[in-house]
Amino acid sequence: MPIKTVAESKTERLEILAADGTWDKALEPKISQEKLLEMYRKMVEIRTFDERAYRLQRQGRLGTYPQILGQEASQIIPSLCLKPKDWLVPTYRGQGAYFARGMQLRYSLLYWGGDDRGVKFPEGNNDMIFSIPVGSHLTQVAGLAWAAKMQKQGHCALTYLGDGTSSKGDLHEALTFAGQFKLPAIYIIENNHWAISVPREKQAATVTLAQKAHGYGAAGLQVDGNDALAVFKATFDAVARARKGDGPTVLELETYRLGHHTTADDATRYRSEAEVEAGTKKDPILRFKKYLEAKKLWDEDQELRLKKEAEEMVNGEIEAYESFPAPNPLNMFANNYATAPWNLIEQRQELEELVKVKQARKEVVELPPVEGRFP
Ligand SMILES: Cc1ncc(C[n+]2csc(CCOP(=O)(O)OP(=O)(O)O)c2C)c(N)n1
Ligand SMILES: [Mg+2]
Repeated sequence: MPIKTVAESKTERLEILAADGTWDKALEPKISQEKLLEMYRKMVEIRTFDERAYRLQRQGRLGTYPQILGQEASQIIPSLCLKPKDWLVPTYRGQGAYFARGMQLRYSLLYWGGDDRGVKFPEGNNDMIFSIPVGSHLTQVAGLAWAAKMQKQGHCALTYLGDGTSSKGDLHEALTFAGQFKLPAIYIIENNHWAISVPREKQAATVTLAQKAHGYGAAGLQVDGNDALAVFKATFDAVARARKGDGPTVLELETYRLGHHTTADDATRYRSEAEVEAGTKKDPILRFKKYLEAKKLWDEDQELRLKKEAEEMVNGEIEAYESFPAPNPLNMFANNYATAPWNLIEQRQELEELVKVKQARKEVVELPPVEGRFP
């Protein structure tokens, strides 16, 4: 007797817009002119910001910064497929995803400048703060999607994780739950080919990361993550699936991290210049520009104007960041516990005394009121 086949799975890869700017007409999604221009504008704006933020860090004006250079399509486009009440949970490399949902970039600078007032998202948006521990948010996102399903308003939860993070047990637990309960969850594996200094091929033996979806009853698709059209179509379809009640989707957006892991890293120590050079040839912004030009939606005058406006916007955000009044140091004790443990109460009292002494000595002048409530 031949051995029976009890399950089959195949993993597809979506590519629409090639690096040379040509595209597959049969797969081209219908996107309004206004939306296409918004996609391009936001990618250019976030790149302008990213380059400036990197330099701010090098000048000592920012603590640490994780660049998203080269990942603009995978960062910006999924957010543009969501409604404000959908949940968005990015990773620390997520300033693009937040920005595309309306977050002012001054808050991103504030956060990476070490100030918790940087955790501020537009009113009415269901944006969640990212976690620095990798993967710890993945089960929480399944929980958010479960809540959204119970509320029956057609909302979904979209989250990001890195290629390296997809090797963590958290993903197994999250997808088991999301698959079993057919939750409206979208897990975007932003495969930028590196987990700090560990390359993709040393992370997992599977041919793709998208195929992991099949072990959990989720849909899985690999996508050229530098192709804005493909990212749009894949996310749009995944969101529609979620809203219809058809369950979770895992999207592997294959992109490339052109910068260091963060400003605390030196990628030249573990990867070749040739590899990075090959990565720059797949630039998501350049190929999308060629697409818009071919569709007669974009020209050099518009490009120059956009670059200038992006610079001005970023200058304004940097100025706003650097003119935030110093925070009250006691803020660190607010809003973190329902009931504070004794040692935190002691530490807070110690700091209160110190502030009083410094104010008496005129070493510390006016401090703003504490933001929030002490437990
Ligand atoms: C639980 C946990 N372990 C280790 C780390 C240290 N760490 C920070 S980023 C990172 C690699 C993540 O790589 P990947 O998931 O590919 O995301 P990327 O940074 O490339 O976006 C590691 C191991 C951490 N933040 N959290
Ligand atoms: Mg990575």
